[in-house]
Amino acid sequence: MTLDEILKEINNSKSFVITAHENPDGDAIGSCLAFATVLKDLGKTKIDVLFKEYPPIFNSLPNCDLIRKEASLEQYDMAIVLDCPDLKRVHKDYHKYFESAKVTVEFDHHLKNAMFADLDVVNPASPACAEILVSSFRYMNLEITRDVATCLMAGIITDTGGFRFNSTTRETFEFAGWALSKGVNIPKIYKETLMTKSKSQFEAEKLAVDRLEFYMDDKITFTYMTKEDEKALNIQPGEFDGIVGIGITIKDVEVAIFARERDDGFKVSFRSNNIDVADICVLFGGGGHKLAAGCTIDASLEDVRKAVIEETKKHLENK
Ligand SMILES: [Mn+2]
Repeated sequence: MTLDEILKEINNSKSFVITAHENPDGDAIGSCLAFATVLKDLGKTKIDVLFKEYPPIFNSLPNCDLIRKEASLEQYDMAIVLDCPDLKRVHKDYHKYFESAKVTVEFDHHLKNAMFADLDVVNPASPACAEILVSSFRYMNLEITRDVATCLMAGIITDTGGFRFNSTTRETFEFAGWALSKGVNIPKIYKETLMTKSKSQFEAEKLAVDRLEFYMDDKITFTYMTKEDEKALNIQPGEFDGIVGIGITIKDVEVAIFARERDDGFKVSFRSNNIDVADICVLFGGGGHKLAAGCTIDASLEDVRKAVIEETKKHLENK
């Protein structure tokens, strides 16, 4: 089995480089730090977790001092990529370490995975990469200490939206219960990763709420953010993430849309309660999942608004 191979390679390796998709979220960072902690506990001394930047809310996770921007070796024995469906989504500066490593390993839960490593462990049914690591570590007899469980829990809590999404499984709750008994502070992780925002993020959300427009008998919401707003409010990377979800929490809203101005046009994000919004985004050259998708449209705000509202109306009428 692949996991037996991976364990053998871990035992034979001395140096490890670990990373995940660019602009890492809680699952990416939690999975990487969990893996790094397990390796450290095995007595491995050369472990680099590589990220160019990541949200500072994860700075309280165990062993986050292993995260660095640049590699400290030219070549590693093992390269591990987590929570990432394709090497293309890893920061381009890090590809060379993956290509030169003696063995490459990936663990992932995305639907369309390119199976790009020597040893791939992929399960799209899992709500988080961190949850795949739970069963994998157990299979490989690698101890899940309180620190490891804390990192894994951060990944699971963020990728399940705090146990809210349909992807949440019985195993998710069983692991949460087990982690609690190991002394993992779940309320603290929950509060720090999901319930805390910076003032600039709050200001951004306030503006977006203030601007929320309703269409088609309140079935569609639309809001936006310009580059000027972004500058004026000093909004940081990752601080837009919650905005698109605001409209969808309103009763009877079917589709929520958020358009954010960037250098290459407006990045338009969609959330849906039922209809397939990836279908809509494909028409504009984008894509995604049925209930969460996005596209980029290079046009004025007025034209973007008109185009996406009209297309969404059509899809809702034909459903
Ligand atoms: Mn994930």
